[in-house]
Amino acid sequence: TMNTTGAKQYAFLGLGNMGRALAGAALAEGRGVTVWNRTPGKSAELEERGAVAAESLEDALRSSPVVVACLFDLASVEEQLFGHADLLRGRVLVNLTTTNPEESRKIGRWAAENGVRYLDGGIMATPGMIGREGSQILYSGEEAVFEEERDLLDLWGESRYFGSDAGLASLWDLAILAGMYVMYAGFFQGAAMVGSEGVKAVDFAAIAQPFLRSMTEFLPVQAQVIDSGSYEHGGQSLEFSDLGKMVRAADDQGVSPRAVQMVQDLLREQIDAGFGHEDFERIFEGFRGGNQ
Ligand code: FVH
Repeated sequence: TMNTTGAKQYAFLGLGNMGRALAGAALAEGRGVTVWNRTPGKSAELEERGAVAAESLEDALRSSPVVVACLFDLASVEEQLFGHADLLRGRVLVNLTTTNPEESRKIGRWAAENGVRYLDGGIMATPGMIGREGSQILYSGEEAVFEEERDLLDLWGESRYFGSDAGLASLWDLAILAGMYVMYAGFFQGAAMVGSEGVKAVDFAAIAQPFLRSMTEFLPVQAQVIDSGSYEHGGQSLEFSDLGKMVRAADDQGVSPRAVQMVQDLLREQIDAGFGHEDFERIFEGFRGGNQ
């Protein structure tokens, strides 16, 4: 559906920091945009740029064949949309609200039962990154929707499709964030260790960042070891990697070693099972729950 200027028409639900960035990127490319937010008063800047603020959620849903939701969580999606199946029937719903895989599948099932064409998305970007280099958005759900709406999706970042199971984008999203949060926790423990000697965290970051950044270069190499199914490639061994020194150093500074202790526990588990001579990457097996 086009509006009177011939531009494609979209409805954006949720004008938090991320919702405003998504709608803003569509406006910047001359798309027709109707916006709605539960609490009024968040659309002024978008309206100045040409968006139409819907009087009600129902009006927003009626305005466009493609509805983009960026609310807070599953409960907010259920609260706002599950009662409006009739209005959404036959329309596309692109849901970029963060949910876990089971929650995404729940929305996917509801959509399928009600004739709503559903695409679930996981945003690997901050609002300021939307439409810029480095922004990736992960999708799963109806593949035809992903293909048909690429001209919208690609405005926000690099679009990647993972399959028809609506939970897959969320699984990938949360798997990537697992790496981010554990790295941050290790960095914070390090900051506390030198902080116990009066060092400011910003000074620690200035020296730690170049090293940590270059360490991420090894992720594909480690992934190859994991995929090979063998941990005898002559890389850094589990015994060599023992983090006892790091745990002791934190303890001696009066700092909790728990970020590093988690890795040490994974290492010890493999060493105790007799794999000390094998590559460090073997701790991957600890996440699968096995030592074989
Ligand atoms: N911001 C980020 O960096 C991350 C990046 C990765 C993806 N997340 C997810 O995006 C969703 C929205 O995040 P946000 O940054 O826009 O969040 P807020 O600025 O806090 O805005 C929240 C909006 O959600 C609306 N909302 C909350 N509860 C309800 C509800 N029950 N019914 C309708 N809308 C609801 C809220 O409305 P209001 O409080 O102004 O009325 C905001 O529009 C989120 O899933 C992140 O995990 C962002």
